Amino acid sequence: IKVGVLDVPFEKGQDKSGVEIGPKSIREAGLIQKLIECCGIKDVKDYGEVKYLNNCVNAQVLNMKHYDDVISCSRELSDQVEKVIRDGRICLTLGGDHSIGIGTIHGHMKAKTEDLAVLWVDAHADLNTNRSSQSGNIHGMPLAVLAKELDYYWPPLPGADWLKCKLSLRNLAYIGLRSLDPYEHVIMHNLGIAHFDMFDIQRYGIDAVVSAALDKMDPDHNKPIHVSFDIDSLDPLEAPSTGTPVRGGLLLREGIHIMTAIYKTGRLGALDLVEVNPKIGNQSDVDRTVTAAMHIILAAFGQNRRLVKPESNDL
Ligand code: DIR
Ligand code: MN
Ligand code: MN
Ligand code: MN
Repeated sequence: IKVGVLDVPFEKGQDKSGVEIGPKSIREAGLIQKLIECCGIKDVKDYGEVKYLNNCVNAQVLNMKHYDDVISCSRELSDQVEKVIRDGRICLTLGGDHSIGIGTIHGHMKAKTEDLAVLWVDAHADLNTNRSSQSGNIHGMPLAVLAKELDYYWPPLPGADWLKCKLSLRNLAYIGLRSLDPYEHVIMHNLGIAHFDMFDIQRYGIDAVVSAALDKMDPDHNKPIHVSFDIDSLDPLEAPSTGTPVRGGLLLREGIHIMTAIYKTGRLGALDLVEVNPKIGNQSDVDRTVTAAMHIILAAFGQNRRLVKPESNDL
């Protein structure tokens, strides 16, 4: 496999400073070298940072903070992700806050097909519209922006005419949820979106949960897969340096298992790793969070952690 790495030092989808240096901290922990050494990937191309001009739109939208920046950055990011994937690479995007999911998923759809399977691993559903959001932070809205079925709930979004591809919520599955806003609950259950919360993981185990998620979002097992991994899906004991931690989350071991299962499908098209905030917590917190992110990424690209003979296929 071939990989392309993109950094998006973007923080304006939420309120806390620091998430914009997430990509740098993950790279400084040796990302590219580890992809080569631990995953045996021979071709890793560095596409550098996504830079944008805030020139897309000169308008505000009610209860969407930094709307103009988010839209401008998303447009540029969408084009960059499309390019990486058209180069025949799996696109690894380092965030940044989760509003960047708008651009990465849109770019993936442009390069391949609107009929993508999206696995959203998160403590939160990120399914608010500007009317349901209690924070006005756009990192809590990316899936509502992208969703075909929620088009009707949005006011006109200025400067977003380029956002043409839309995601069908039937192609979406969540793992790790434990903090939803009231209207997100309503949308989730009214539209029947596939979701596996911490209770499901405890009851059925992570292996059964990933299989069920894959079946739900991609019943024929033939779609390209987009994984958007919010580091706050992990328990704060595993990943404390993040803006909106919620206790009682995934073990790193479970996060790794999810990504290994995705790798084994052979259909991973793009991975986002978002919401690592190195300005939160002490040095040991930051190191723990960054190394957790690293393990998640390496698992997605095939790092073998099992004690089996190297030639065995049983990953
Ligand atoms: C909350 C928090 N649902 C919001 N969302 C977060 O602001 O809409 N997503 N933190 O990752
Ligand atoms: Mn999120
Ligand atoms: Mn989250
Ligand atoms: Mn439920």
